[in-house]
Amino acid sequence: MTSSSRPTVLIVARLPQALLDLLQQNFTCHNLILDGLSEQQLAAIAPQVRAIAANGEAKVGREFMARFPALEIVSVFGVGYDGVDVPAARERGIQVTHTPDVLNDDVADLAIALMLAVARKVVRADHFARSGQWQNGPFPLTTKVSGARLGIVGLGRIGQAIAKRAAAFDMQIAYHNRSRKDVPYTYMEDIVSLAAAVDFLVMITPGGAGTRALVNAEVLEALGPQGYLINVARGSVVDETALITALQAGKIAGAGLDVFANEPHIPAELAALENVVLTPHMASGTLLTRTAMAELAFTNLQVHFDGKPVVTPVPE
Ligand code: NAP
Ligand code: 8YV
Repeated sequence: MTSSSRPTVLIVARLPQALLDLLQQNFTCHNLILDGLSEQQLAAIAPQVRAIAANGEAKVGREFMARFPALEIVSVFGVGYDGVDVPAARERGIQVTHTPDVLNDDVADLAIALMLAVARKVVRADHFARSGQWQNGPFPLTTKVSGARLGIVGLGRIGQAIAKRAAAFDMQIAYHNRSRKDVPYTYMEDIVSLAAAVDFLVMITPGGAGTRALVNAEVLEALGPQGYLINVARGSVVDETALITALQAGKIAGAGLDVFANEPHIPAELAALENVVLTPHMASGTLLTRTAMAELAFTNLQVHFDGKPVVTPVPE
């Protein structure tokens, strides 16, 4: 393909170098963030843009897509695509693709890591050991994870990978989805009942309007002072203000959070708490997995421009 016949791709998110390299080698690329494109520059290239490369957090709304009359495809680097207005894309016949499955292991691993870290106070124990406090006496006792009761909200690809790991910890597993699944775990019709029945509540649903603030003050009250919340889904699925209030008041025991309402901002009140473990939206962040995600996000664009069906379209 000559450079003039190469499709034009607009990059709208911070993407890993591996993906940027693949895009630059194969397409004419413009990077909204790294190139610092002005409105005028964006308007000048808009008629040529045939693809948008985004990530799981990027906002690709109706009005934004409307600026690109030749847009054919939005390729998301990430499984979650709640920032993309999929109905608006469908109305115009624009394909939307994402990167499911290749990240299941890593996200499930981090959910388990957060559960262990917050219940066994791993981060505080590390500080205790490094700072010499051990010389004044032993570290306080912590909470056992093996054999505890686990509730998973969103028993999909990643939720099932979490359940598989939790089963190896002899955990008693229950879940809530909108629909019951053919799995050997206990189904709960609503989140409040699930929260009341477990020691650890793990959120792993998609984000967006359908799951906004699924975890509210009532759910946290039901989880109770011995219960832990783990969120590896999206910040939007938890009412962050209600969570901070519950953590401050000891209404729940603690939280392990990889995602936040207004990333990369974390409220100071949350960061000041001792009963939380916070990670910077890095659940899929291993070299192997991010490379696989990059290859899949690229392949979806490549096959589309070769006139073939995309590999991983978002579901109907
Ligand atoms: P998936 O296979 O589509 O599973 C999502 C599950 O959520 C489904 O089982 C679905 O079941 C359930 N669900 C959807 N809406 C619900 C609702 N309102 N109430 C209760 N359950 C609901 O997706 P996945 O591949 O496991 O990924 C899940 C999400 O994890 C992604 O969309 C993304 O937001 C997040 N994620 C985060 C990271 C990170 O870095 N922290 C990395 C990867 C993914 P029903 O349809 O039966 O309700
Ligand atoms: C990514 C994610 O870190 O897949 C998702 O939905 O949230 C994460 O895997 C993210 O999309 C890349 O920035």
